Amino acid sequence: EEWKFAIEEITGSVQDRYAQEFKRLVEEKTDGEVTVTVYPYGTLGTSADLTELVTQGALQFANASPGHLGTLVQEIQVFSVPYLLSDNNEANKKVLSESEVIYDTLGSDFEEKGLKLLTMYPEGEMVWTTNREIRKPEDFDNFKMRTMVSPMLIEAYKAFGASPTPMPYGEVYGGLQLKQIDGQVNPIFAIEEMKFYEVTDYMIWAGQQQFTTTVVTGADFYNGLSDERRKMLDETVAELSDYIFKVQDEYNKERLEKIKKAKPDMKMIELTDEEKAVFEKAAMQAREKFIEMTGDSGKKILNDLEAEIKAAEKEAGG
Ligand code: 6CS
Repeated sequence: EEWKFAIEEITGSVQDRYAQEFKRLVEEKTDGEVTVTVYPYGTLGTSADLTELVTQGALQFANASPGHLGTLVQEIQVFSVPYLLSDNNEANKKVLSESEVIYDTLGSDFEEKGLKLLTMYPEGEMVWTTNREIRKPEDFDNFKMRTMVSPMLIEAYKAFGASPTPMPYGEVYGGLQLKQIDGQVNPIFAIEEMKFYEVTDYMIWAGQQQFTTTVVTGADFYNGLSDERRKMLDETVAELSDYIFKVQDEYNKERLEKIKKAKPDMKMIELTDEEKAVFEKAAMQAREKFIEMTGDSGKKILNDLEAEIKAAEKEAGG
């Protein structure tokens, strides 16, 4: 039996490491009865295409990041509300791997679309790479910021004062080069491997968002597995949570050094707490938009998730 797993990133990425380790474990645990084939980004289409292929059963697994999934599973966009997740990544890890809100409430939203939400994991803090210095919302005036395609991200960058420009991942480098966009936002490992730093001048840490992703499978596929196989799959996914958390941390640290070496004159700016607070205040407008878009059920998800994050922060020690 062959299981096909498509990722939204290129070979060598965080998602690739996850899929490769998933492959190794599944093949080992099934004594080779199941083989896993990994399809890197660019071989099968955009993120939205990959999700669609999973619902159709043409693919068994895919990464489906909330930043691209918003029109299909509206409520997952809670992860695109700025400043939602903690700046304590241990707390984020705990919430993303164990949350009742995610696996029960959001899980049933996925089921309605024919998807089984297997896991969520973080890929690192999202950093702005831009062609000008941004320290306050006014600096975003007339600034075309590329975002992923979820409506919530568009609201978030409007709230920050920018002109959001959604586009697929594969078009970002060219868009920056041709000056169709003035900046983009992604975790450091991606900025390095996609070479976005080559076509921008600044890297800016505003602390506004963690990149998160989900791994989905088809609900029919999942429910049709033998009990033994389903157990093996669930265990494999559970084992990978700690693994991928370490990998993303390592990749983001190492590749920042790579960028510094490759482009010593890249300007690196961390916003001060006061500057971050201004964006955090502006983000309240985006939060309201989320509630407007998703109604009472969305509001409950937002509040419950915030409570889980607070509890996890306390447990992680601040
Ligand atoms: O910006 C994007 O579109 C993409 N960024 C990452 C780090 N992974 C996948 C996603 O599609």
